[in-house]
Amino acid sequence: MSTRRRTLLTAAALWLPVAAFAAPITMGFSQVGAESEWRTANSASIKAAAKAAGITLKFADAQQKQENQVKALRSFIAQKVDVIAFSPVVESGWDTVLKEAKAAGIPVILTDRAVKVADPSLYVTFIGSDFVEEGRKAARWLLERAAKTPNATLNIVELQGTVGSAPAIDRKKGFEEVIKTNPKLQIIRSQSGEFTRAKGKEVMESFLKQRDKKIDVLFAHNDDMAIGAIQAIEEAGLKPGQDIVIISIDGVRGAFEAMKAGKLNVTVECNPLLGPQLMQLAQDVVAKKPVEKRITVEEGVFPAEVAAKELPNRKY
Ligand code: GZL
Repeated sequence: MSTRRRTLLTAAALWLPVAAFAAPITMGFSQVGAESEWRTANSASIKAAAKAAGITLKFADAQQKQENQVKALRSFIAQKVDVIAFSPVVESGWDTVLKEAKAAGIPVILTDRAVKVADPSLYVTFIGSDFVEEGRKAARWLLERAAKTPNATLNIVELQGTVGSAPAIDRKKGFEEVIKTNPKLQIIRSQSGEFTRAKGKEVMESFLKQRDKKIDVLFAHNDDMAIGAIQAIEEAGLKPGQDIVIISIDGVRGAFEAMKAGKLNVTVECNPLLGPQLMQLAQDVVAKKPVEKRITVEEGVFPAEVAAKELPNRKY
């Protein structure tokens, strides 16, 4: 064997054990809360993926409060984690704490929801969904259905997500951008149901009590609020999915079960299973590899007609 080959083999043999003992990454993760089936699946995906990747995960549940997320990020900075990842409950109010992370030399990854900051260098990358497109998909499904009754005016009520959150702002934006092409489709009432079943039911009850205009369609920014609204519609003696057409977003198991029961008409998928991609991204960011500034995931639309067939395939 040549001297050169022997030297190379020796070097590789020496390097391997060192690589095997590279210190594991510590990630500080601040989660919005546990407000919906989507969020539960998202948290499970993140925890499982961290474990599989050998990443030490410090996980903090903010119970949908921004001040708890800011506290968690400051705690991660004090603990000198290698990387911070978080799903910001609302878009604004992050500049100060993100500047503190930058000053501490800790890279920040946004996952699921985005932020509005003056300096985009305050975070390395965003991985999540295109919420505007999700809103457009919901409206396109309604346009196609409305085309079957071209002269009918359709009164729409809207259950918005958390006020100030990226999904609520962008889903509304995408939905309105498309329905404005058909003046027969009008949003007559719109209010936040905070992405929860309980609040979604409560707000839908208030919509149903206002009898000045007939409600033809409900657009809910997530399945949990739609499922809460379904209960309110039934308690009002109406048939959800028939008397009131219901469109929602997320694609959680509960939505497929509601569609199978004929109570929900369509759900637009919003993929919560971001864990594996997030952990790979974290390792690349810590290794200072170049990464895209915005990484979005592919998502489908599931009308009730396919619910029974699709349900066994659902992973969340
Ligand atoms: C969307 C996510 C939203 C879901 C809701 O990516 O932020 O928050 O649509 C969840 O179910 O509460």
